[in-house]
Amino acid sequence: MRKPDKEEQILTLLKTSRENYVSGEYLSRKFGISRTAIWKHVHALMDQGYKIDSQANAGYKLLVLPDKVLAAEIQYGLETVYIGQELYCFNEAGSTNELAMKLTEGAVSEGSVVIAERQSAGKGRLGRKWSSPPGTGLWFSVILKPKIHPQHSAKLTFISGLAVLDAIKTVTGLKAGLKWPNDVLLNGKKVCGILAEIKAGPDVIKYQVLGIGVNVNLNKSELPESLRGLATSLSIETKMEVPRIKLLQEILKNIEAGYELFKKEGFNPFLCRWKENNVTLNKEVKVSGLLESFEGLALDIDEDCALILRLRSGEKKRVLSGDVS
Ligand code: BT5
Repeated sequence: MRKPDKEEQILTLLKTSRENYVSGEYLSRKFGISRTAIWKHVHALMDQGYKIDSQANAGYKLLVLPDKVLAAEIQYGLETVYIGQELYCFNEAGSTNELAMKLTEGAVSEGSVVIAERQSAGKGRLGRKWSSPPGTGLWFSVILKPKIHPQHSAKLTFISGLAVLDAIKTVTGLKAGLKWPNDVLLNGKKVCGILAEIKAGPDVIKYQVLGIGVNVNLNKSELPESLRGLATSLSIETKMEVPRIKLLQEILKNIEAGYELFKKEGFNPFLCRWKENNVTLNKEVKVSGLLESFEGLALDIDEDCALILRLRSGEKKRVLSGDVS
């Protein structure tokens, strides 16, 4: 677990006494550094976006927290044992999935999270682009080491989808839906996409990176024009600013709880819940794959996360990947 530095310790102390001023002298005694050093740390915090009032005879008082994906904010009140306890935060990244995959080349701990304020090359499946403007979304990747066969990797995408759906409900009260195979929708529009990538041997996954993009406080103009009819954000749906860090903490907590349950009890409880919350089944759909497309009634999703279609010919077809429309 990351050890908080002096700056973060000062911040934590200011957070625990939000109602009162804390004197420079007290801070200086508590941390065994000069009042000038305290002043410098406080200014460094202000540079990061913390609004701190400073009064010559009273000391410092924390007024406003920045809405930024800073390690100190994410880990303050984070209720997980290992997911998000190791954090790699960036103001800008190409793609957090790319960075996370790179980290798996070294000795990275399970549960590490890479997060960026904006991505310049955010990606979806099959090399598609994921729009990730600054300051308004959650663009992050979780690194896991599930000891499962590579063909079961989609199960963790389903578990993450449920984690996002539950977090959205907790933080905003909104009921989202899950669209096969990797989308979370609100009112029929995409609010979150999940991109799972693996590093695996023939029989077992070594690392799985779960890349999650959630449109939190994007307004319509921040979505690419071509997506405005298809995508939405939590703030568009609630007409309110949504606390990004709180949402992230909930998602990480839910992923950890889900992953632990999956290891103990297997996939069945998740498959049932996923189906209860899905928006794909019992509809006439077109599934476009890389090489083929199929049209038919979406009948079921099996234990390998495959979509079962009844084609117009009456034949049943099992589809493992593709885009549903
Ligand atoms: C996905 O792919 O939905 C997976 C998206 C994963 C993004 C996260 S962000 C953190 C991590 N780092 C990365 O680089 N990626 C992950 P797919 O099902 O292929 O959907 C991609 C399609 O979604 C695009 O072709 C657009 O049509 C649409 N799209 C792009 N940006 C969007 C956005 N912000 N909101 C909703 N839809 C979007």
